[in-house]
Amino acid sequence: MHAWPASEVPALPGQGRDLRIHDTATGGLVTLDPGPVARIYVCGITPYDATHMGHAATYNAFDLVQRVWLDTKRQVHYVQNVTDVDDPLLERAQRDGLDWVALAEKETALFREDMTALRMLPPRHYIGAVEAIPGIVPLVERLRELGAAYELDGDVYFSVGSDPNFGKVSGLDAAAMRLLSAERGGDPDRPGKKNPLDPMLWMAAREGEPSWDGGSLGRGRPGWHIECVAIALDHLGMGFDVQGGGSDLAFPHHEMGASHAQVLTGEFPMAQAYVHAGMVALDGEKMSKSKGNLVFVSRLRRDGVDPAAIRLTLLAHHYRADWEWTDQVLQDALDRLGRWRAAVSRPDGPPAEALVEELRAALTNDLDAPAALAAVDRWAALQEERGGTDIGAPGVVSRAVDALLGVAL
Ligand code: 5CA
Ligand code: ZN
Repeated sequence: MHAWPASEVPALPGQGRDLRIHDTATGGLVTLDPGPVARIYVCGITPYDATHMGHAATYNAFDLVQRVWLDTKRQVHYVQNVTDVDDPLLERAQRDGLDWVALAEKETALFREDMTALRMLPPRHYIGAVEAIPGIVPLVERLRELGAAYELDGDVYFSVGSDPNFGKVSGLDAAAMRLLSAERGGDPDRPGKKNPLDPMLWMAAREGEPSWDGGSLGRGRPGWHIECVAIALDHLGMGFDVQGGGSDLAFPHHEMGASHAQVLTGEFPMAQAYVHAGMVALDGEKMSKSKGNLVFVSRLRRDGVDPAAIRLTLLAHHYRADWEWTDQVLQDALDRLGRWRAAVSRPDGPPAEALVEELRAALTNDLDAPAALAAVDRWAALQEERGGTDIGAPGVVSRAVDALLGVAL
């Protein structure tokens, strides 16, 4: 699948710094030490509805990770998937009388437009579940050979008991896992499973649903977790730097993915850090396609809201915080954007070098974007109150805000 166009990332004066970030698996901050090519996998959308502010907030967090790495002069190898076949997509297509392929293509195209408008850097590999099937089948076959998978009425399940490290990503106990499994696509109550938590690897073809040749597995379609494992291992290999997504993916999705990968390769961990963004809510409830309480990026754009202001709403919240979308949040971002643009519109201003360092310090400290915004606010206030004599300082600020925060002034 093709991704979307990359916006230019200006080079900045001085030296980038290494990223310290919260890792769900260890429950604390880790300083990442990527090689010259940093490797990151971020779970993509299930394209049955438009991109909402929750998705945008999560992708913003991982865009910042890339920007911090690029500032250290590293290359970034970024992979993202599109879950372009799964129950919720098929259900929505059925409900609305649409062709599921056309629905997925339409929403993926809109997602690309939204990401471009928000200046999110594109993945190097943007891979659909459907196109990954030829790589998924041999992995499921291998898990079966290893005794880590079993059949139930033609469906193939992964046995969580086969992974000695199962549970290390989320750190949850069995009762909590069972509840979340039922809420998030699992089927803990299906009779005949070895362990209620065991996730599906391959679903045998169902009447009226799409299916693909699965070799020795028979016709069917892939489970959700093995999709991301197959794509990540194919394009990044084991031990990559960051696996990312919203906090609702820690369990079961990232836990199960880590388990599949551990059993397949015998290596641990799949990712050096499991990084999870908080949930954005509207009217007190998590924004979700299934609940329908959504604020769409495309809707705001159509209403004429500057994408830079949309991005500033995201940056005003720490990525790990759960927060609530309100009209005031957007108004604050519009006001801030106005102040910043006025401040960089002059040829001279207060010195900018210290500000660039403050931005670096804030972002490398667990992506503290609110602290980064506060630093730019202080510079803009100084410019407004007293101005300054440094020729070119506003240009440096403008480039730093673009390079590190993805906001075009
Ligand atoms: N296709 C799978 C991942 S492989 C999936 O979860 N798709 S999704 O469309 O449901 O979500 C895409 C990303 O947005 C995930 O990382 C998810 O955690 C995140 N996300 C979904 N809702 C919210 C929300 N309300 N706030 C923050 N992030 C969210
Ligand atoms: Zn995923």
